[in-house]
Amino acid sequence: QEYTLIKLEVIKPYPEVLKSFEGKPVSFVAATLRPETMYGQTNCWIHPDIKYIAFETVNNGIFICTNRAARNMSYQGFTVKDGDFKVEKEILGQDLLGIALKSPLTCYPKIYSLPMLTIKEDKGTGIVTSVPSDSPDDYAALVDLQKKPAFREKYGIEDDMILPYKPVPILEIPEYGNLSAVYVYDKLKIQSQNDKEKLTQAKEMVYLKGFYDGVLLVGEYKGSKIQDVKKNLQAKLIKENGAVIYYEPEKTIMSRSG
Ligand code: ZZB
Repeated sequence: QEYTLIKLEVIKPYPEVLKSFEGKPVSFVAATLRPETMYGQTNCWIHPDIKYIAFETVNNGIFICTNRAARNMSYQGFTVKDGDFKVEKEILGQDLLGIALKSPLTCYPKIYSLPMLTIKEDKGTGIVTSVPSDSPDDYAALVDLQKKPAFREKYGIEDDMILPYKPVPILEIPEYGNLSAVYVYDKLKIQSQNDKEKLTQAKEMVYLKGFYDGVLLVGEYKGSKIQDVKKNLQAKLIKENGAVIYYEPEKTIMSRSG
């Protein structure tokens, strides 16, 4: 499975947990299948209870992700020696929250890392970039934070890390409009990020239709169908140094080889 790995760069001055990396770029890296939605990023998701690591790459400075993802990357030319990487630091997700990041293409110059409790540890990098306009999971998690001050307080998230960040209309999907995730969230009466069945259904609704009938509303491919420009946008992100390609081994192969 080929993913676009988005680099969300930590903005200086670095927070205390990352001070030891001063002088080097540090990026939270997020795997996505939807590079064309990067115009709509409003934040980054971290699971407070997952263990992340920092390791040094050859060309991209320090990466933050799960140990498992770092291991995969070490076989894809990200490190000096094939299959080898050094854990520079282990960091619990809760210590990576509320950090200011700069991410490619989004209209928000500064976005924050926020808690999401449904992140899977064994998928992608364990870090997710959030596009609440088009991803029902992201919209649900953002609404949870917006409407539950206690949830924000628990993780030390300040209001100005969330409240100014509205979903951005970036894709027009026939019938669903220009904020398709918001449309299906309301339509299915989704209550929270834990509403698993409805969120799976919501995702199915927007996924296919978005791919085949979605039209971009912003950027240099404005007016184009997504299926025609997805690859171009991936290439643009890579060329502008905002992303790299990352492969995830198929689960079946993983379990067969142990
Ligand atoms: C931006 C984005 C914009 C995403 C969108 C989706 C959508 P899939 O198809 O099930 O493989 N993701 C990545 N890693 C994780 C993880 N560890 N735990 C939970 N979610 C994760 O899902 C791939 C998508 O799942 C990725 O693409 C990422 O969110 C998320 F408009 O990145 B996406 C309708 C979905 N729309």
